[in-house]
Amino acid sequence: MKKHILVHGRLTDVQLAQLGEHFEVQVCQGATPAEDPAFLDALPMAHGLIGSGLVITPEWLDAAPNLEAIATISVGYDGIPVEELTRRGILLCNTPDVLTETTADTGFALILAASRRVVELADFVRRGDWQASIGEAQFGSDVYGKTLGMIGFGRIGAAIARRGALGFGMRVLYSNASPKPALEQELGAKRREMDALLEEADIICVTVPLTAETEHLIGAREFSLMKPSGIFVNIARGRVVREADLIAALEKGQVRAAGLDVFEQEPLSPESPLPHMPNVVALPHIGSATRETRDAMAQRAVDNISRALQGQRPISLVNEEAWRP
Ligand code: 8YV
Repeated sequence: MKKHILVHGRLTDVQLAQLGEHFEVQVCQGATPAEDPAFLDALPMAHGLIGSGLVITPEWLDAAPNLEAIATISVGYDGIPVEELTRRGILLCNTPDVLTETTADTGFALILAASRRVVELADFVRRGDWQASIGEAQFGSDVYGKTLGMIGFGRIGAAIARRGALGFGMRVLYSNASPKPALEQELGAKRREMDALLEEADIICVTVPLTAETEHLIGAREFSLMKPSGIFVNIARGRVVREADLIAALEKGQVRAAGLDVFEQEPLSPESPLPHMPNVVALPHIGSATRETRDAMAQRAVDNISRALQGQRPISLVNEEAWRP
């Protein structure tokens, strides 16, 4: 009998056919699994789950006693209780590497857009307000040659820093749990305590994963350390930042502008002032959202789950401890 895989997320027809060769595949018919009763009803027979933006609760796991592996179509897995999966012997796989460069492109787009006021001034032209040469009040700030402060220096952080150092002549500082000697060598990057980095950098970019340690890592105190001319970019997770404190810092001029791809609540609440603030560029969590990259992420998830359910080590395994060769 074929093993059963539940799919919530965008897979191509080819990828679905690839899974169908070895497994019974059931695709979620709702925007969330909660909207598809058939999907939830199938949990008891599921051996594998592929999902995008999944929030897995113990109730879900209790309802899925045959579950052997979860493949998330994302590099982040903050909505998934990893230790609980490990305790139950369920493998968790994610999609690192294939989205690194695209997400770094998004990060750099936000750095450029926030620094050079791209969205605000494009809106100005669109409104028909461009009647004379722009004045000093509309000048942006340089990116080229500035100091880039990376909070988090993993794959995506390094890819953004590489763009900054090699393409824009930037000096790179980073704060990270562990030192990164190879990147220091490659990019001339220097490690700093986070407070020192906040004081020294012109452009701060957050790329840490969301964990219990990084939740609300950056708030009023941290914003008060930044230069008033500073640019703040977040492409990690919204909950790394106290959003109300960021809004206050932007309003007070403690931070000049922000480029944000992620928010405490997604989709962004209609009450949020952020999209209406002229010094904010807000994107709808598009870090990895290109056709090529989303296809590659989905393919990685398909390969991960296929391998896991066939007794082979998945390509990107998060909880090594759960792996029983
Ligand atoms: C995901 C992301 O596509 O990979 C991540 O962690 O944030 C995005 O690339 C998004 O979470 C939807 O699954």
